[in-house]
Amino acid sequence: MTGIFDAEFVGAHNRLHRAALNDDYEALGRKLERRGIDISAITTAAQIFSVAIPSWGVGTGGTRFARFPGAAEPRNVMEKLEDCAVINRLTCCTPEVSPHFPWDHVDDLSEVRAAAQALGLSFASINSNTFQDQPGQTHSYKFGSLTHTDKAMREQAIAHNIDCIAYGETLGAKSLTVWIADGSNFPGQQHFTSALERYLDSMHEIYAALPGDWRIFIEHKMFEPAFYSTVIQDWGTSVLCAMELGEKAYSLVDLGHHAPNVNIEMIVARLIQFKKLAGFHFNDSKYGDDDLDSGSIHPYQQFLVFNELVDAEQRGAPEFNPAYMLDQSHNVTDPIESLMNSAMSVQRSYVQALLVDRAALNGFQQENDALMASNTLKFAFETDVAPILAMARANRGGAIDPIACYRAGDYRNLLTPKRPPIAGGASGIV
Ligand SMILES: [Mn+2]
Repeated sequence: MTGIFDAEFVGAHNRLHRAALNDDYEALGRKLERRGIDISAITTAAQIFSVAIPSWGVGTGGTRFARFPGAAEPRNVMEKLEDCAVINRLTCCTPEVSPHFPWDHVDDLSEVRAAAQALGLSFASINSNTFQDQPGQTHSYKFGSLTHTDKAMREQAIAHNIDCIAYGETLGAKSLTVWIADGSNFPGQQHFTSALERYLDSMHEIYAALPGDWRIFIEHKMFEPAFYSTVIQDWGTSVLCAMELGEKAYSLVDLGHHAPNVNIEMIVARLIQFKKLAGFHFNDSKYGDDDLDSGSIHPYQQFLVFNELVDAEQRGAPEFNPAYMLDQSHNVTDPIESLMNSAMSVQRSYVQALLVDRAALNGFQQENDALMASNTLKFAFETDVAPILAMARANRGGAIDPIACYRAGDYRNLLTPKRPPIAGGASGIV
């Protein structure tokens, strides 16, 4: 529980940092004022910003080689919610949890919803899973799910997605995220066009089951586990399918699911322009779909993505309602620490993008002044907004330094007796 991190504990921690924060915040306020920016307005925007935590993210991840479990890992959805509550308690920017089925399944999901509410949490997009077989399952997903050549196989996968919508209604969610592992490992193994036709047929059935106020998010992935071709391999196929399905279907951007060196911020702009941006799975990568912590490798890319998002927000782009979520695998860190760091990193990119002088940028673009246009973005990116983020947390009763506060709480050690290790603990990454 969040018990250890009560107002007294966090308040005592914050008193250690308060004077320095006030100093830094005032200095940054004067700096921004010289650029015509009101720091309090930016701080207010930072306080409203949020990014969802994936329920599977609070467990230690792993690779296909090994998994090294951490201490006091959450063993079920209730304990995952407890960890998510700690992240939100200290960072004040992660009030939503994105659940995954069947990993988070229990018989009475209304109890899960009540537990989340008691912890100050609610549910973001529901993630379905047709990429691994479950005990007692009739058909195997070895050769695909929604695109499988066997109709009975496809119907099983469709039924699971429709079940997920029902689970989401119980939890109070408003969207379903569909990622399939379907694809091929050999040239010739799969007929590209037929496979996509089968996908669309399946998705039409799922789409028809969506409640009126729901959206469906299509997540693409270039490769893995299929290493020759993936049915929904890039944003082009994703958005084509979203357009084919209808207005409730959107294209989701997972930062790790693109070809190397692809201009992701430009893809984001295109999806916004055509009203098809679902939202994001934030993470970072060096080589491929590495699922490293958000902003740990390419913080400028993350900023440039938010530059497009803030641009759309400020000019009132139609039907612009992106869902933000983290999706990363924590193999060598405490997942709570990584998720706090990453949530703050994403929030940092958002705040930096708010500092972009858009009138000046527009002028430089009109005048073809490439250098000053670039410098306008760089000025915002290079501004250390840490005092704004810390003040936003402090204003909401969170921790000025969440990592230090979390470590001072000794959370894992306190929980170790209550959470003994279990064999094959739940983890995963999508
Ligand atoms: Mn993802």
